[in-house]
Amino acid sequence: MRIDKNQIQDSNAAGLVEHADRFDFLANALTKKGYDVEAILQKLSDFQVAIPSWALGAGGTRFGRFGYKGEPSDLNQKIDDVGLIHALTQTAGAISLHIPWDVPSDYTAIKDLATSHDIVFDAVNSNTFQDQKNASESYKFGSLSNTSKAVRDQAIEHNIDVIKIGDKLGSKSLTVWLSDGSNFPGQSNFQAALQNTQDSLVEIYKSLPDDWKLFIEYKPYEPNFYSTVIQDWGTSFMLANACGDKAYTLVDLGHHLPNTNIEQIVATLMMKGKLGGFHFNDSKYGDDDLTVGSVKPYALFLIFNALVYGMENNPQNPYPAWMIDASHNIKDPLEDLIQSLDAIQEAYAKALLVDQKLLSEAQEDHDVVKCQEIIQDAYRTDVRPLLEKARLNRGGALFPLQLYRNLDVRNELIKERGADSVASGL
Ligand SMILES: [Mn+2]
Repeated sequence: MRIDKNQIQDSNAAGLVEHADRFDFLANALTKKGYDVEAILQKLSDFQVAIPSWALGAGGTRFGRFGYKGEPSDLNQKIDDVGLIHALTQTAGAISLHIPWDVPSDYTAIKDLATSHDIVFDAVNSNTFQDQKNASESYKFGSLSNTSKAVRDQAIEHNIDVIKIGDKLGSKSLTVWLSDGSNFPGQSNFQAALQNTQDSLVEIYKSLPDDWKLFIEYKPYEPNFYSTVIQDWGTSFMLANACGDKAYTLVDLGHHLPNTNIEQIVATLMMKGKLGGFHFNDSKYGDDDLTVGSVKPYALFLIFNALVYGMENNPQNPYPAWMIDASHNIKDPLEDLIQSLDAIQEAYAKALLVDQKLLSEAQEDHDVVKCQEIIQDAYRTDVRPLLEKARLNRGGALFPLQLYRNLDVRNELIKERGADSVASGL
């Protein structure tokens, strides 16, 4: 199923007058305060977030998985799903593949399909957290950190294969997330595991094309519960430095212990020019992978405030790669992604409204109350008319979720793919 521009335009027509009233009211107020509304709209339109191939099917828990009907069963259908989301929201112009789940059989056909949806290939992700069919070595006790050289070599080789696959698709980055670690005290030698991981990453880095980036994720626990080899941003930062200029830290919102000050981590990494990528999701307790903005929207806004500051003040940091890394098992995955994209855009728009000059002056004056007022004035602004306008400017839907339901997209997909269609991956 495809949604064409005419369907979107027709559905938008009914809401245009009311939208214009709300947009004009907000735009006038912002203009009077000195904001450049056109520049803000342009930034919102340019902000594109990659969708990972594994978020398009129903997620599972360790207790079970409840499938969602009409899931994409192959790479073509996964790209089609991202195409649907992108047509509606105009903010999901990229897909992030996971190898070996998404190895294309016909590269030209896959690239043509993505182009037809106006989608590019973002970072490719390697997988050494589970054993693959016919593999000679097992990752049960780790991959890049393993005490066995044969296991490490297999994991290094896999990452190099992923780079080659990504290169053929036009990807420009490799994301490495390691599940390596230990479950019990004494199981692993921390120093040896870290040294092996560093040596393995340096080996992979040697195969990275000149115009590529290596993103290194960190996570404090799970699936290993006593220790993980790359437990925090500092360890990732250290490993990225050991690799070289093209290696960066990747921040995944769910990969922190509760109440960690993530905005401060963002600020530190951007100051050092080492924030390469960002994975959005939300959580209450751990790596819950809940819909972005569903639990802690204010925390998300504060993180965006640090990101906006960094993008404006840290030329040493490259423009970060944005991706949603969320999936679970009780929502229609496409509706969930539309909600996540909306929350990301909303937090970004509010962060763009923080008056950085005024804030800097209040900080210099140690006017703590005024600092908070400036931040919260931006947060309390209802920016939804700006998001609507940015979508309209690109030919997207005024109300993407509403149109998704009006067009009965899920039932159309079930008709096409069947009720039993299951997405590969997690
Ligand atoms: Mn992630």
